Amino acid sequence: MKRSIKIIGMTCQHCVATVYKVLSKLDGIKNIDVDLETGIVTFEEVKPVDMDLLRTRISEAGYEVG
Ligand SMILES: [Cu+2]
Repeated sequence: MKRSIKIIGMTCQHCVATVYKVLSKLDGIKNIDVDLETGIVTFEEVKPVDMDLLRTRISEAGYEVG
């Protein structure tokens, strides 16, 4: 299943790479696409993703899930 989330706080390609890395380490997420302009991140949810953990990891990295 395709899923989209909004990440707040990305300002450059370094941020994009960081967010990509954080998400790629989480279980159940494949084919991540991060759009810097909009902050929209789309990914394939291949098995149920722990969204609380996702939020925690993103905020630990210095960003926010909108
Ligand atoms: Cu940046």
